[in-house]
Amino acid sequence: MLNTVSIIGLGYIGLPTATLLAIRKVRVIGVDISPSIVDTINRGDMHFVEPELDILVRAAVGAGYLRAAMQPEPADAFIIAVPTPLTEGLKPDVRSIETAVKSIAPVLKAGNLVILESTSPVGTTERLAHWLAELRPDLTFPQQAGDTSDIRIAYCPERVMPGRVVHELVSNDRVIGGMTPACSEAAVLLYRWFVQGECVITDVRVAEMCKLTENSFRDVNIAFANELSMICDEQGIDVWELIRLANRHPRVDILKPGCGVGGHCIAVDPWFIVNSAPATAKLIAAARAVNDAKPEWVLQKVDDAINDLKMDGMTASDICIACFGLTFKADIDDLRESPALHITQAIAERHAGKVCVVEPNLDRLPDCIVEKGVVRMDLDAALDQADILVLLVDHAQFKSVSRPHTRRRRIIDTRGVWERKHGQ
Ligand code: SAJ
Repeated sequence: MLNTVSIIGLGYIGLPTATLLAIRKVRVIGVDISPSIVDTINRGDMHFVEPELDILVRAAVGAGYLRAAMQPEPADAFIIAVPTPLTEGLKPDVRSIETAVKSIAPVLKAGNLVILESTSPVGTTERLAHWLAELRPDLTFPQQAGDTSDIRIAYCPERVMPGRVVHELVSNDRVIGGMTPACSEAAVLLYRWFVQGECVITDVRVAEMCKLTENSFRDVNIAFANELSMICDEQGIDVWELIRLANRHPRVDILKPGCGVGGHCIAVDPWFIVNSAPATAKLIAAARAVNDAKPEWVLQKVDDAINDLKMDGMTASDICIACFGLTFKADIDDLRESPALHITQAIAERHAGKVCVVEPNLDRLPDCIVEKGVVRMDLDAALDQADILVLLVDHAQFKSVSRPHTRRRRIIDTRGVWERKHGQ
C-alpha cells in the first residue's frame, strides 16, 4: 500500500516528482535541508522557474497533499533526489546521498521502499543498501535477504529536460533498476502513479550506467559539433549550412555547436564514467576536453575581433562589446556551469571598454559580472550600439530579430542564430 511518500531533496527533480504524486492524491512529505526552500514550498510557492509547475505546487500544497519539512518522517516509500556534484579533482561527490540515507535510516520500517534517483557512479545503490544495513541491523535488506527483505531498494534515474519537466516526468520511459525483482516491482508500482511512459526493468548497475551513458552520449555528440565548428572556422566553411546538409543523410544527426556545454548534468556526468574507467574511457574524456575548451576558443574570437577593430582605427576603450545570453541554455533562467556567464565574465576582466549583456530571462544580472562593470542593455540598444556582438545563447528573443548589419562591427554568433543566409 502506498499512502505516504517522502522525497528527500526538493530541487529540480525532487519538487516536480513530489508534486506529481501529490496532485494524484498521494500524501507527500518533501524534505530539504534549506529552511527557505521548506518555507517557500509550504506557502505554495517554488524556488526556481519551471513552466507549469508553479500552478501544480500551489494546488498540491493547497489541497494538503504536499508538505515540506526539514527532517524525514515515517513513510511507505522514500525517493532520494539530492545533488551529486564533482569534487575539485573531478570525482563524484556522493556525500549528499550519504547524508540523506543516514537521515532516513531512523524512520525506516519493514515494508518500505527506498529509491535513489540522483545521478550516481555505478555501485552507489549497493553502497546505499550497505549504509542502511549498518544503521538498521533490526531490518533485513536485499543484499542479505533477496526478495524476502524487509526493505526494497531500487535505482531509478530521472531523465527530464529542464523547461519540459512536467511533461517529460509523465511521458518519458523510466528505467527501473531494482536490487531484486521484488524491488523493481515495488518501484514500478510507485512510478505508475504518474508515469505514462513505459517502466522498463533492469538491474541496479545497468540503471546507474544508463543515466551516465545518456548524458555522455549527448556530450560526445555536442563535442563532435563543437569540433566541426572550429575546423570549419579554420577552413572558411559555414558550419550551419554544413550540418544542415549532412543531416539530410538518413543516418546522420549532428547536434548544434555552441559556446560550450553547461548545466549540472551533461558537463558533469561523463566524468563519473571517466573516473571509474580512466584508461578506457578515452573518447568520453576527449569529448569533455573539447567542450570545456570551447569557451576559450570563443574568447580568442573576441580578441581577434577587438584587434580587427583596432586595425580600423578604434581604441580598445572605445569598443563596446555586447554579450547576448548568460544562461546555460536557451529560454531558461538557470546559470549553473554556464559557459556564457564564464565567457562574459572573462571578457569583462580582459576588455578595457564597455561590456553589456542582453538577458531577457533574468530579473537581475549576477554579482560576479556586475562587480566587473558589466551593465544590462535591452536588445534593440545592444543591436544598435555594440561594436562586437557576441551571441552566446539561442534565446527565442534573439531568434526573432534578423541578422544585425555588420558595417564597422563584428558578429561572433556561437549558436548560428544570425547566420548568413546562403549567398549573402
Ligand atoms: N548543447 C549544445 N548543443 C546541443 C545541445 C546542447 O551546445 O545541440 C548545450 C546546451 O547549450 C547546454 C548543454 O549542452 O549548455 C546541456 O544542455 P542540454 O539541453 O543538452 O541538457 P540538460 O543539461 O538541460 O539536460 C540533460 C538531458 N539529457 C539528455 O538529453 C541526454 C536531460 O534529459 C537529463 O535529464 C538532464 O541532462 C539530467 O538531469 O541529467
